[in-house]
Amino acid sequence: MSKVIRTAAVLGMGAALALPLAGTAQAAPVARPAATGEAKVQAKACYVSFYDKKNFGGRGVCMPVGDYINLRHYKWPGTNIPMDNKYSSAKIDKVCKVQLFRDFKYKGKSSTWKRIGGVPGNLRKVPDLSKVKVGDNKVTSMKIFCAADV
Ligand SMILES: [Ca+2]
Repeated sequence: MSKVIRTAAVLGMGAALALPLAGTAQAAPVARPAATGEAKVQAKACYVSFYDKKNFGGRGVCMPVGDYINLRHYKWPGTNIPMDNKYSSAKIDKVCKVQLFRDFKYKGKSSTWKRIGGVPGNLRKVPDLSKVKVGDNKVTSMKIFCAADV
């Protein structure tokens, strides 16, 4: 099994300039088949997280890559509480582009963080969403895209 993985890793090197990161499910920017034990490692990778309070306090959630047309349909982990109009702070890996919108369907006032890094692990910290255009307790839809250079 390990031999297969090694071969795949070598073949994957230099094959792409930027490899999209699939949500929270990819720890390293190298294309390779899933193997025993790998799922646990991947689950620890988090590229974009949001918090209910300023300065990363209160409830926290890691949100995978994707388009979220209405956060009313997403609940804080372990609760029945919708996430719309709740985000107050965020951490955004520099390999991600994140767009936050005040209204559903990607409308209303918005804030965007561009993708400015190629290697995962460097977070931009946004301790207070009231200081950006979208505002505190206002996010209702969003788009998250992350990609790592390989
Ligand atoms: Ca809040």
